[in-house]
Amino acid sequence: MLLYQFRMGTNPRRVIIYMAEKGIDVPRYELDYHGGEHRSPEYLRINPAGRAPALVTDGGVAITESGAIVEYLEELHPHHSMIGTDPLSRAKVRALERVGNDLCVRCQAWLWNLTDAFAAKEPDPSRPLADKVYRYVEELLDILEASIGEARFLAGGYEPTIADCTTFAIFQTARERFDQPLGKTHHKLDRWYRDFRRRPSADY
Ligand SMILES: N[C@@H](CCC(=O)N[C@@H](CS)C(=O)NCC(=O)O)C(=O)O
Repeated sequence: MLLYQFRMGTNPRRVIIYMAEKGIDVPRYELDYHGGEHRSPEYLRINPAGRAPALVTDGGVAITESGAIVEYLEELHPHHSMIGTDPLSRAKVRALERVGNDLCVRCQAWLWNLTDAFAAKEPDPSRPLADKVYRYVEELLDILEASIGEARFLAGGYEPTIADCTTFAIFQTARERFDQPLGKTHHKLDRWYRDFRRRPSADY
């Protein structure tokens, strides 16, 4: 297997953090973002979206989309499930993971407009647009804040799930790469983030 990644990218990090929590690893290939390797004909044959991550199996099949890669690896390694152990717990984890995924997507649009770090994606960042999009970001933070309560992890329980990996990755991008106080006024989420940040899986 080979995982095509950007080491710092939010979506690749969902997979990287998941693997670290799961105690598994696969060989990695670091794409040259600034050199545009993810837009090269060779890589577009692997992932026509020109995005990372992509996982190429030993049989040469490419799996794209970070959520699908995580679920594929989880099916290969079903011990110590990180999706849940029965239909109801899986439904809860998947629901929260999808909120975390939506948070990634909305935060991307927010960050593209907030900073000039994504000139290739958004050559004309707009602060008013960023502020407008942030309202849609907050809506999801409110959902996660209401859901976590006093629990240690997003789906409750004593172990992290894929919902934590997905959501943590975008929090970390916003806070550490772009110095944005994402979720700082959501006190339960803030506590969750600071606790998760101490886990070895969270280190860049
Ligand atoms: N929905 C995709 C999103 C992948 C994605 O947007 N990856 C970013 C890195 S975090 C990327 O490749 N960006 C390069 C670009 O869009 O040019 C997934 O979850 O895998």
